[in-house]
Amino acid sequence: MTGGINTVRGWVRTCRSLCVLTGAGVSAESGVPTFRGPEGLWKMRDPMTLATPEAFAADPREVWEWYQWRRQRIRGCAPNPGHAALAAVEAAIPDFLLVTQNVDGLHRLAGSRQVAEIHGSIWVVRCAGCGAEREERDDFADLPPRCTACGGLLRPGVVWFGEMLPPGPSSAAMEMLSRCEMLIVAGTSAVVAPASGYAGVAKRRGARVIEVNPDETLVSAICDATFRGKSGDVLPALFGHPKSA
Ligand code: BJW
Ligand code: ZN
Repeated sequence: MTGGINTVRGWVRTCRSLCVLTGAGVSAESGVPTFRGPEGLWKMRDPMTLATPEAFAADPREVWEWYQWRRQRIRGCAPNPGHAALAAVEAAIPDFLLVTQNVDGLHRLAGSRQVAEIHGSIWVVRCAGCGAEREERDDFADLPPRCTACGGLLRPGVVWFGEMLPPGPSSAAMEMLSRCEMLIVAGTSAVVAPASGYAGVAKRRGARVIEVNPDETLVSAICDATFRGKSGDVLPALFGHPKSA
C-alpha cells in the first residue's frame, strides 16, 4: 500500500477518469443486509435455492416470497453518506462511472446518474414468457405475479448465478475499466464473477486501485491504497468538497 488519505484525496482531485465499483457493504449502513459475513443473507438461506434460474423454475412462489420480503425491507432504507458522496463526486470528474453490483436502487435515489447496475434491479420485473420488462415498486398481492399481457410468470429483474450480465451495463463497465485512471472498490467481498475480476482488469490497464472495506478481500493485494473503514465514513473523507479541496 502506498497511499494515505491525503495522498488519495490528491489523486481524486486531479483524476479525470474515475470508476467506482460498489457492493452490498456500501448499503449496509442504510440497513440493507449484505450477502456474506456473520449476518449476511446467505447465512440464513442457501443462495442456490433462491438466486438461480433453476430455483425459480422449481418453486417460483418460494423465490418470490424471499424477494418480496427483501423489497419490503429495502423500501424502508434511505441512502447513507457513502451513497451521497458518490453522487456528489460524479459532477466533479469529467469521465465517471459507478459500477454497482447492488440491486437496491439506493445509488440512483442518492442522485447518482452515471450508474451501471450490472446485477440488475430488485425494482424491475421481467416476464419469463414474452420478455416484457417494467419497474414495479409496489408489493404483489398474489405470488408468483403474472404478466398481464401474456399470462407468463414475472421474475425479479436481477442477475442470478449462472446467468449472463445485462449487456449494456456490462459493456459500459468493461469499457470504463479499460480507460479509467483510478478504480475505487467499495463494500464488496469480490468473490462473485465477473466483478471479482474488475480490479485486476483496471490494474493491468494501468489504473490505480483503491479499496474501501472494513475487511481484507481478494483485491486487497493489488491495491495502491486500502482504507479499512465503513464506506459511509471513508468515501465522504476521500471526496470531501472535491471541487474546492
Ligand atoms: C462494508 C461495510 C461497510 C460490510 N462499508 N464495506 C459455479 C456454478 C455456477 C456459476 C459459477 C460457478 N463458479 C463460478 C461461477 C460464476 C458465478 C460466481 O462468481 N460464483 C461464485 C460465488 C463462485 N457468477 C455468475 O454466475 C455471474 N454470471 C456469470 O459469471 O456469467 C457467466 C457464467 C455463467 C455460468 C457459469 C460460468 C460463467 C452472475 C452472478 C450474479 C450474482 N447475483 C447475486 C444476487 C443478485 C440478485 C439479488 O440481490 O438477489 O448478486 S449473488 C450476490 O453476490 C449479489 C451481489 O451483487 C454479489 C456480490 O456480493 P457483494 O456485493 O460483494 O456482497 P458481500 O456480502 O459478499 O460482501 C459485502 C462486503 O462489504 C464485505 O467484504 C464486507 O466486509 C463489506 N462491508 N459493511 C464498506 N459499512
Ligand atoms: Zn409476458
